[in-house]
Amino acid sequence: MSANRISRREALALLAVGAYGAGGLLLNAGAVAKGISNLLPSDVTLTANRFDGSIIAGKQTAGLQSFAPGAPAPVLRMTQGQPFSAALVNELNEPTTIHWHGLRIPNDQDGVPDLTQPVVETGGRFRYAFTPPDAGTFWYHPHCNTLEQMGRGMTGMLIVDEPYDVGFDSEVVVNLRDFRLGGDGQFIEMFKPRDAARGGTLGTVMTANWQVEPEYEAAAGSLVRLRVAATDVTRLYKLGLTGGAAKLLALDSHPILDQMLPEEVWLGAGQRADFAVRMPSVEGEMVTLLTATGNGPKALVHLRATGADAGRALAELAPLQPNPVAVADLAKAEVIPFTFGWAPGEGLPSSHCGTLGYTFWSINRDSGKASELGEAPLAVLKLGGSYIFRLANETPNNHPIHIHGISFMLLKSNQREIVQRVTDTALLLPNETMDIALVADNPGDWAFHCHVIEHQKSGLAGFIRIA
Ligand SMILES: [Cu+2]
Repeated sequence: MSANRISRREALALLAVGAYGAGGLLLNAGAVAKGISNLLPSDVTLTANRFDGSIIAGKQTAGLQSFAPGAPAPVLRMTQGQPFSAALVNELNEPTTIHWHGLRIPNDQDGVPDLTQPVVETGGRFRYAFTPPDAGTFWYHPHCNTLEQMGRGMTGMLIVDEPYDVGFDSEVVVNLRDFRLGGDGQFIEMFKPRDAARGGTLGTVMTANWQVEPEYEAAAGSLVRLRVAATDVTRLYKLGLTGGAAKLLALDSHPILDQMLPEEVWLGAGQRADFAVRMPSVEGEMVTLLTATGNGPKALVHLRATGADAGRALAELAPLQPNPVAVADLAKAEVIPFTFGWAPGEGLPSSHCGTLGYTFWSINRDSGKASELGEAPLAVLKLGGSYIFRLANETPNNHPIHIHGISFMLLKSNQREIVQRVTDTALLLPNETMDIALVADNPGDWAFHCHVIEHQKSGLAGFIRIA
C-alpha cells in the first residue's frame, strides 16, 4: 500500500541499517556477551556513533550523533502485535541506552539506566526485544546523558503499523528537532542555566529530518499520512497546515475521534501528531507544515503536488481503531497528587549518565538525591488498580509530563476544556492542574518526568512503582 516518503539521507540510513544487521552481529557477538539474549539475531542494528556532517548548507558540523553510521537515526517500522528486536551497538565513547517513547512494553526493555537496565558501555551491545501492543507514531532516544546525546541528534521515528489498511496513498515521516549551532555550523553550549530554570534553552536551527525546510513530493489529489514527532529537547511546537485539506487523525499515537483540525496543534517535547492530508489537485501546489514562533510562523516541511489529480477524498479513509488501553474505573480510582515545582535546594550528584550541575526543579519537593530519578518511588501502585493522578504545575512554565510503561487518559483541567484522549505525555501549561486516569497494568519501576530535558536533568524527574 503506502510508499514511505522519506528523504534520500534517511533512505541511505535505512539501507545502512539493513545491510548492517547480520554482519554487525557476527562482528560484535564476541565483544560483550553479557547474556545469551545478546547473541540472538535482531531485526535491526542501531549503532550509536559520533560523526561530522552537514545541517546548515555548506557548513560542516563536528560531533553529530545518531543511531546509524554517519546518518540520521533510521525510521523504525514494526507491526502492532508482532515481535520486534533491535541490537544497540555502542560506538560512542560514553555509555548509552535506548528508550522507546510511548511503547507499553516490559519494564526490562524500557531503557532507563539503573532503573530498568545497566547502561550499555562503550563497545557493548544490548538486544531489545518486545511486541508493541499499540499502533501509531512513536519515537526512540537514549535515556543517558540525554541532553547531550539527544541534542547532538540521537532521536529517531518509530512507526507501529496497524494490521489493517487505512487507505493512504503514501506517507511522510517528519522528525522535528532543533540543533544548537553557531553561525559557523558548530555546536554551542547545550543549555544556559538561566533558561534551564525557566522554559528551557531553545535550539538555533529548526529542522525536519535534519534538514531545513525540506520539500517532499506527493501525487496531486492523493491522500498522505503525515506523521510528525516533536523530538526536540525543549521546543513547544504550535503546528498548522496550509494548502490542501487535512484532518487530525491521532495525537501521541492514539486516534482522535473528533476529527476537526484545530487551528494549532500543540506538541510539547516528546509528543506526536498524525495528520491525514489531501494533496491539492493541481501540480506544483504546496501543502506546508508550519509552527508558530515568537517571530511569527515558520515553515518546517513542504509537500509538493505532482502529476495528474488522483481524485481521492479524505472521507475514503478507514477510521483508526482505538488501541487496547485499559479504561480506569473512576468510581474506585485512588487520587494521587503530584506537584511540579521549584527545587528545595539540594544539588544532584554527578552520574555516569551526566549531570547539568544544577538543581532547579522538583516533583513533590523531591529533586532526586542519590540519582536523577530519586532514591524511592514517588508512588507505589497496586498492579491492576485504577488511579487518578492530579498533576499540579505550580510554575509559570510549560511541562510535558511523560510516564513510561503505561498510557493514560486526560480527564480534565482547571484551566481549559480538554479533549479526553489517551496519551503518554500530558502537556501542563503554566499553573495548570490536570487530572489523568490510568490502570496500573504494567509491573515495574517506571520513569516519570518532564520531557523538557533540562527540567528532567535538573530535578523534574522521579519514578513510580507498579507491583
Ligand atoms: Cu518541564
